[in-house]
Amino acid sequence: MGGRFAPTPVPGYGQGERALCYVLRVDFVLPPEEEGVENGHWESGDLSGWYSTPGITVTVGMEAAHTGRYGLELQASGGTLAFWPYVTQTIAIPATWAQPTPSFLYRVLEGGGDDALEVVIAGAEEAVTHTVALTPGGWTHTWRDLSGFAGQTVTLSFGLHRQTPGQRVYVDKVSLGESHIGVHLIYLPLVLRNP
Ligand SMILES: [Ca+2]
Repeated sequence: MGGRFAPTPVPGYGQGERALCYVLRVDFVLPPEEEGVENGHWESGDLSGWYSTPGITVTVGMEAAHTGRYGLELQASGGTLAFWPYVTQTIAIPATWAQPTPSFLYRVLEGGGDDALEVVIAGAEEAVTHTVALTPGGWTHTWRDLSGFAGQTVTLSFGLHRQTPGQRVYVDKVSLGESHIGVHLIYLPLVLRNP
């Protein structure tokens, strides 16, 4: 779990009660109840479950982590291959999932120009391409609706549209599971880690 939180005392409670009556506003991303991606959080510390093509520098490291100990760094090699290089995994989506949803967090460290992070989900007959501009900034969460892919085996690929030298992107918390729309009550353990 990560994100921002701002404890707010609840009016009407005494000083002694206040510590137990904070309202926390927390932005976080929970993994799906059933996970289709293997090693999507990179916590194995390596590329287990993924295949990396030549032409891209792929590093699983601690500095690339949003959550946990490890994350993935993609860095353009600057070559001139005839395809855009990528990191990929094949996933079987259960037919019972009403709304399969791939989700991930990314952070662009260096980028610009007309290059982009491309996430492609390719099924038997069609593919969905999710394009993210390489604008340096903080961690961002994004997802896509794959309702039409239930029951299919898909390949999920992350890569850079071009191989512009110097482009660097961190990726973490890659998942593919079923979304549950609506308001749900959940109970979570909360651990605060001091800087
Ligand atoms: Ca991680």
